Amino acid sequence: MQRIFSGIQPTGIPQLGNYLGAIRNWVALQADHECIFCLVDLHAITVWQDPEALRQQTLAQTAVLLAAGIDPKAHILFNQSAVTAHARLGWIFNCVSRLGWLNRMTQFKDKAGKDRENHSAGLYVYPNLMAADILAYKATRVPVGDDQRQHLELANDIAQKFNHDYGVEFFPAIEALIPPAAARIMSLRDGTKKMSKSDPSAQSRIEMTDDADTIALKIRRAKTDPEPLPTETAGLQDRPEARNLVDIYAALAGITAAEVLARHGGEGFGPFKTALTEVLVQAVVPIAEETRRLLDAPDHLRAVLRDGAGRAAEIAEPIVSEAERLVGFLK
Ligand code: AQP
Repeated sequence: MQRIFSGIQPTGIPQLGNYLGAIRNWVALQADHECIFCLVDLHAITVWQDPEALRQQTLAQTAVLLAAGIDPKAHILFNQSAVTAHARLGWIFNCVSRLGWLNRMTQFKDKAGKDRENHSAGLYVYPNLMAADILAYKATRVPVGDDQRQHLELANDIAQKFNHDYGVEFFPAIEALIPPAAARIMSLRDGTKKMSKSDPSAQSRIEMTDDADTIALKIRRAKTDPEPLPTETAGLQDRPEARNLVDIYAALAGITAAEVLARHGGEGFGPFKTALTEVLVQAVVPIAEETRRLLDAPDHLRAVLRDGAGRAAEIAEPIVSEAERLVGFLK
């Protein structure tokens, strides 16, 4: 059985993009993989986090993941900082990875923008730690959204360079599992920006704890253009907001964008938004309600994470100890 590793940053409440691009696939992959799911709090602090908020968000994300169907007994769910192997291997990879490789990472450019000099060194070396997260378990498959494709290519470069530098076939190749539909959900306020849990505007995203009224309001206010929906997908070109709403509908209803347009093409956005709200409410509200129930029992959530960290460390410790021995650390 292949081993999966995947992570999510506890930087806020998971949003619809996290759900459609990652969490929903995690749930499905549990059927035929050995899965390790991680709340990557070391990654979260690459951008300032209020300490108390970070703790709360870690618990809230745990609740959302359990509510969405992650099974913490059959698989592993934990927070990254609780397993020291990540930071140890991350440091080794900082020394294997090349500045030229990191300079090409578009996510750093997007997140740092023009104010690059004022961002943390952690944000810059984030992809090295991500490689360590996966390879500390010698995981071979990583389900991610399309935005992470470049980071996984870098993780493979790091694994290959490590193997080459130390003359061993130690780390395996990693395969990205990118969902064909909903690989990239965009902001409801700007169809050219990805939906993000840390976007300053809560109106830009559907959160997985939103109730039906909030979802309806956010969709009603979602940016659109004045034209009706086209009848064919070619008509979505240069209409990023319309394309995004059609993609969201398609991903939730399990149909293609062309099928959505066969049903709704020619309609104005009013009726289409009503139909979209319906499918969203069906998908999100049961998860939101179960999340609220689980958040009433924070001790249970903490126990789930503690148990997961213990089992994760049992897998990672021998792998990372061996990597340390290979680089020459005295044991
Ligand atoms: N908009 C998106 N569409 C599809 N997939 C997405 N993912 C994130 N946003 C979208 C996928 O969710 C997983 C977890 O993401 P993350 O929390 O580790 O980091 P992120 O990609 O930076 O997510 P956010 O919401 O944008 O967080 P912030 O605001 O903190 O930066 C990943 O598999 C990602 O592909």
